[in-house]
Amino acid sequence: MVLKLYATSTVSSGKGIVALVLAEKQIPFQLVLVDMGAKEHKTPEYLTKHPFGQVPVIDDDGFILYESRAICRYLAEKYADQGTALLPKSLKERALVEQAASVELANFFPAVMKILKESVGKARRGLPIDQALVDESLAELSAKLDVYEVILGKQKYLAGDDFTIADVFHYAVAPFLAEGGIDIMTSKERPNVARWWNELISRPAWVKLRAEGIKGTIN
Ligand SMILES: N[C@@H](CCC(=O)N[C@@H](CS)C(=O)NCC(=O)O)C(=O)O
Repeated sequence: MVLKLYATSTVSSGKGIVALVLAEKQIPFQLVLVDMGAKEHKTPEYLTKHPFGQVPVIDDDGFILYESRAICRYLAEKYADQGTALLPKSLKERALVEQAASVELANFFPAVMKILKESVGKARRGLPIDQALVDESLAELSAKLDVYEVILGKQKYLAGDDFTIADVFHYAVAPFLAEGGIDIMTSKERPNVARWWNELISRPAWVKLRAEGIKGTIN
């Protein structure tokens, strides 16, 4: 049975990274659109798939999995020999991927979310923005990116010289900084971070996804 992805067609957050892995690994899938406006993600039927009532979820021949990073790991592992290799094979290289993935979840993601909530998020809802809080959050992310600059000065990607799921996880929220006019990811102050990020957002699979939205390959 074809893999089903329960999501909306918007390339953002968790569904964005799952869609990117599906594209990079050329995995056929059916998109099951979840109408979040109609609260379809909170129905008793949907909650049997995702008890927290969120997207994305996958159904792989009856195997239900939620949490986007877990889904990405599962797909990268299951389709290891197909499309872009997103996970190295040796134990130590894997450990380095997990190290970079933990840094993303513990350090990078919360810092980006803080900025987005106070700037882009509030602007969208027409609420007053606390600029001091935005500046404080930007300083917090800058400190993390200073460390990324050192790491990326020694290697091409966050877990070594190959693109891995640890890099993929950064697409969940960071692209929205530039959309909100915040160019911190490509700042001249951190040439290695800028080189890495420009390369990531230019990957053909990502460019196509952003242009077309999430589309199943099988109806
Ligand atoms: N940690 C989850 C977050 C998923 C998430 O925040 N999904 C949003 C849409 S982008 C959602 O379903 N929000 C509805 C809700 O939380 O009620 C993941 O990475 O899969």
